[in-house]
Amino acid sequence: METIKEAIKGVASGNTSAGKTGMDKGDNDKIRQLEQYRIRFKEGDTMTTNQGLSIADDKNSLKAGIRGPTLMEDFILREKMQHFDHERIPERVVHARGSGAHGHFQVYKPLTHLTHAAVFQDPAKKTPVFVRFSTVQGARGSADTVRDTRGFAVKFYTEEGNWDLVGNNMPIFFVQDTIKFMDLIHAVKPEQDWEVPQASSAHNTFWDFVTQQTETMHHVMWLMSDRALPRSYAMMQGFGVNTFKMINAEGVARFVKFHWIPLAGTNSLMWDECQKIAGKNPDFNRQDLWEAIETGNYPQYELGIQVVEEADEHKFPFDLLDATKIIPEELVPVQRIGKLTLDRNPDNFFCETEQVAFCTAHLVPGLDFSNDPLLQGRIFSYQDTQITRLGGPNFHEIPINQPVCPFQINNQRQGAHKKMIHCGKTSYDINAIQKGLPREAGPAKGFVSHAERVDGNKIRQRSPSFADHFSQATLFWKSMSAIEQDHIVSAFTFELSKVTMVEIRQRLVNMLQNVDATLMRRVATNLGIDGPTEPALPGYPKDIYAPSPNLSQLSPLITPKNTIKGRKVAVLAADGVDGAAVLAMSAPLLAGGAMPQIVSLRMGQLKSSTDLEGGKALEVNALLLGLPSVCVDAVYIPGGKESVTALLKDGQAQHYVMEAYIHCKPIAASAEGVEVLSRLGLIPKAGGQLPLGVYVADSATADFAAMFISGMMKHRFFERKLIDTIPA
Ligand code: HDE
Repeated sequence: METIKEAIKGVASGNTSAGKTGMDKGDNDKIRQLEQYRIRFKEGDTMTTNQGLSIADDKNSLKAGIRGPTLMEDFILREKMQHFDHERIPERVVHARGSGAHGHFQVYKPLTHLTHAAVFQDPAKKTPVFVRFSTVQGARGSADTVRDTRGFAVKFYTEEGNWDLVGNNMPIFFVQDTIKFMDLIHAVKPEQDWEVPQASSAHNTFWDFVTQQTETMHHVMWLMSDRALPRSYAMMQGFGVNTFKMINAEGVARFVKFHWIPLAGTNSLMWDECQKIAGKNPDFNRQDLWEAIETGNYPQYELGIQVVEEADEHKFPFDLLDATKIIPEELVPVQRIGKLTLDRNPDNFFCETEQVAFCTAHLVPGLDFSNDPLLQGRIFSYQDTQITRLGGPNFHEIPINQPVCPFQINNQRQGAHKKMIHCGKTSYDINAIQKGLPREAGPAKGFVSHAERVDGNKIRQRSPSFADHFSQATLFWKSMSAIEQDHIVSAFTFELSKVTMVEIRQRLVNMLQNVDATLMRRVATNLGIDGPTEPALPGYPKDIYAPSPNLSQLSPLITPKNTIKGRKVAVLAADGVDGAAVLAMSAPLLAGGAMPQIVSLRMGQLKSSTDLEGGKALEVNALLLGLPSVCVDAVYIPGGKESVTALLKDGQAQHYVMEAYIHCKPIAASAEGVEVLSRLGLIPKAGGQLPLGVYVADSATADFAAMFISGMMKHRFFERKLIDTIPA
């Protein structure tokens, strides 16, 4: 008997087959390399110690007498306990909470004119990658759906060595100079005396810092926008943030900015949902990524670049080296140059996702750094932090960090956890004893820094070209749709309401007047503040950019409304449901890459009011409380008198629908299911128009399913009227 649950590959029960098979065909050098380190138990295996000794009894420690004290001699107990005692390593100082996946990258066309990096030459070549997504502020066990910037770090295992593009889901950073990074992070992390709040920017120290370090304004605008609340790691953009360089074989260098554009669109949660999900399912984004890969709905992203000729370095109203600025796409278009596919989950979270070590200094020939003062500090910090986190300088030997090309062909020796055995007598260059080996590769093959001329006095100063802290914040605000602007105002209001020091709220209002008068006025009103207490900076708000449509995540270019891949749909049902309708709706949803889940009042199998073809059964995937409405993207209520009667008697079921409604989600009901919507007041009396994104029909026909699916492609119906007045 096939059940719906089986049809969706049992993701709810943690079946882990699909995502592991895709890449075992030997077409991914990294997966093949990792195979030698994998341990899989097979029938007949018996337990051993770490020294290979067979263990006879793992249930009882060695005692002096059956009720006597445990013996120090019990080395088997000691090994087990001591290993456990030392199982934790320090979490990352930032980006501690993360989720990883394997995949590959393919370039669309050779980029020979821009760079000689091998990863960008051959469209037939699949370069293995490991990607880690993360939040920034929270600890390892914090919730996924907090308001935060997200990390988007990609390790390319290229034939010329590892290249790490360590990016974020926002294209700019809070500060311009590395020396302010440590202050920023201390301010945003939980306050030092009482370690509160966890994973949140809504507190005194963060806003104290940002309202005094005004270069933060642009990033703060992004942080207060829906970009800080991604629905899924598969549905957020990524950016390299810093300006890098591409160098071609002729030695010509160009500035470049990197972008990742998700093919599933850039979609967000609502703040009310985020807060509820943080309690209901703190692993929301992690689970979503895992399930997408397990069900074969592989997350995909296009890599985009913005290229600026060296000669044009100074032609913009901002400095290319200032990481608090974007290059608006209207000034330099984004060229899409390749595709990233994530198609395999890790086998072991600790070994892969936790131990992976990203570093901006992991670069390949054909790429180089710019003099961005933030990037310059990053080049040092990432390598350095791994030494504490991973316990020494040999972290490159950890399997997930090993390149797939020859590496460690050098004279570095020893250090904690050294694994590779370098043979021979010498460990220095130049040696004659070992025929001078290993020899340098020379400029034809080896990495050569671009020969940029640098000349200047030693000086601790910010370049005047970094002085404009507000005009791109204005650009961002202007480029938002009305609903996105509303969300930004609400976010500022929420965050500053959590700031207990009134003078900080006032400073924020003073600061916002340099961005936009309406924004400032709206936030001030919500905070009960009369207005600014000091004048705006001379010349601000500075409106020097045309609106940039792609900054709005509702833009069809970055969020084409043509897919439901990765969306979850709750099918609300109880005994007596019309099973045929459930199957009729589920089939096209599954075909589109969505996951229908039967959500009910109890677990087990449901009785169907209609005969199910092929003896299929309806197995419940989750309870109403187990998969609450905030954790799904859309709701379907099929017919079946008995089922609908049971739902209408249940307060949770009714709350489910109303909550989905206020979160602007598509809702469909067929046959008797429509009664649920009528009772909740969502169906207008005689002849009125249905609310946006609400679909009803007499039966679950293919046309009806198509209508619902096209609603799901829109993600949310923010234009829905009066949702603020509904108590759900
Ligand atoms: Fe990081 N950052 N960062 N950062 N960062 C780290 O390195 C740092 C910055 C980013 O999944 C740390 O291995 C400095 C910008 C990501 O493992 C640390 C500065 C961007 C990750 C560090 C920045 C990022 C990190 C902590 C300012 C977007 C997680 C653990 C000069 C382009 C990578 C670690 C992963 C992690 C330093 C600013 C992205 C301490 C000094 C800008 C995605 O080395």
